[in-house]
Amino acid sequence: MPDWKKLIASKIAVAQKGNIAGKVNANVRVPNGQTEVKNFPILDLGILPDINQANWKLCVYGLVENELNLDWAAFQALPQTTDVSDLHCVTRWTRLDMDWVGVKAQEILMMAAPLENAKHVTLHGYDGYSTNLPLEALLDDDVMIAHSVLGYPLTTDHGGPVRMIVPKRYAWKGAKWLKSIELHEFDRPGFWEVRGYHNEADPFKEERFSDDD
Ligand SMILES: Nc1nc2c(c(=O)[nH]1)N[C@H]1C(S)=C(S)[C@@H](COP(=O)(O)O)O[C@H]1N2
Ligand SMILES: [Mo]
Repeated sequence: MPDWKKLIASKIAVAQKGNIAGKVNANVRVPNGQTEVKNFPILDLGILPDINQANWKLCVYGLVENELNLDWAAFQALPQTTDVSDLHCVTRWTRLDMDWVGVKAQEILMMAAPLENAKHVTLHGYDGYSTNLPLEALLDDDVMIAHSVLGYPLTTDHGGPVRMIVPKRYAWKGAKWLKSIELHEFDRPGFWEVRGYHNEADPFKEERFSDDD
């Protein structure tokens, strides 16, 4: 059983030294089967939740020592960083160099203090959407709980006020209108994962659908 506190501390230590692994090979930034776009398409279930800075809250719950309920002011008071990453949608567009601004997921998970048996997370959106990831994937240095990109606060269309960004996975693994992060012991497939999308969703392995392996 991993000791999450230790693991988070070591990830943060690496982060402070800089990214030793480096970014993905600069020569292959657009994965196979993807086409680079210069615009910023909108992809979602078509349900625009009535959520804004005043009524937004982020709950972190489940297998944690400290359940968190952060409102906008509490979220803004956390250390803010920028991370530039590429966004790959399974519908085959890739937008390079997205400069997401927000709070690292590491930061918020460290505050919540995952229990020893916490191994998986579900991200919930205010539109009823959900997606699943291993807890460890959220501890990567580039995983952001983002409120701004391309110089502006996120529009409602793109998941504002706050969305998750998980650069090493297809974009569906990042919930827009982020409502909560639920930690559990066993994996629980999310909205698309129960509908045939791949559980891991690595764009460089073209893990699009669960029968692709
Ligand atoms: N809450 C929520 N998050 C979501 C979705 C959604 O339907 N609801 N769609 C996902 C998909 S499939 C993609 S490709 C990206 C698209 O983000 P964008 O609309 O900002 O380009 O959001 C992801 N996050
Ligand atoms: Mo997508």
